[in-house]
Amino acid sequence: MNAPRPERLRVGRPAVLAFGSNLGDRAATIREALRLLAADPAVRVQAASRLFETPALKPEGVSDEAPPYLNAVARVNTILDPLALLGAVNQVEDELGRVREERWGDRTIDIDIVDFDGIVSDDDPRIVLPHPRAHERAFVLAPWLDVDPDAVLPGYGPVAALAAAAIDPVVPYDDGEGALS
Ligand code: A4P
Ligand code: MG
Repeated sequence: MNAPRPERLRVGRPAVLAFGSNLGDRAATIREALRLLAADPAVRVQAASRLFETPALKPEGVSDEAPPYLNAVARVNTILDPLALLGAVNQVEDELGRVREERWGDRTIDIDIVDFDGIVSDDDPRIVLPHPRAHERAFVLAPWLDVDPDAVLPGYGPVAALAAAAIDPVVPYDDGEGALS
């Protein structure tokens, strides 16, 4: 009897990733981030949202001075654990020229883990789950609804209700290149 192929037996876990970019060619950078993640054999990209244009949110509030963001969300399945997935997305950020200077500073790309298999944990500051600010950000919630209209944010409830309550403006954005995935 043939030995089973181990990779076929590995069962992944679902995660939700949020992408944000407000420097450079924002749409191309988010597309490239998705392409790099999809090329990782440990990550399967299952669905990606539309792009949304959103004003930059700074610690002091929405800023009209900072360049606006494009945001998107992807649903993935992965055999990595949460910290290893964070390592993988940080590597993609580095490859795409992410520079970390100030908190919530302008960036070519930010990739956050919004949800990982429903885990609720703030034991390790390197990976807080779900993402601690996702519940109040339309720029995360609206694209998340695109890839899962019935999504639930662990500890907070249905994403549709959270999106309806969020006040930051989000507008679908067409870069002329078709669907993200
Ligand atoms: N970290 C902890 N939990 C997580 C998680 N679930 N996913 C840690 C990702 N990272 C997590 O992140 C800072 C630290 O968070 C890391 O050490 C990581 O281990 P960072 O990416 O280096 O820096 P950051 O993104 O500037 O910090 P922060 O506080 O996570 O920012 P946010 O909350 O992600 O906000 N406005 C618009 N319109 N659109 C945006 O996408 N994004 C931000 C960043 C601000 N304003 C925005 C947008
Ligand atoms: Mg981040």
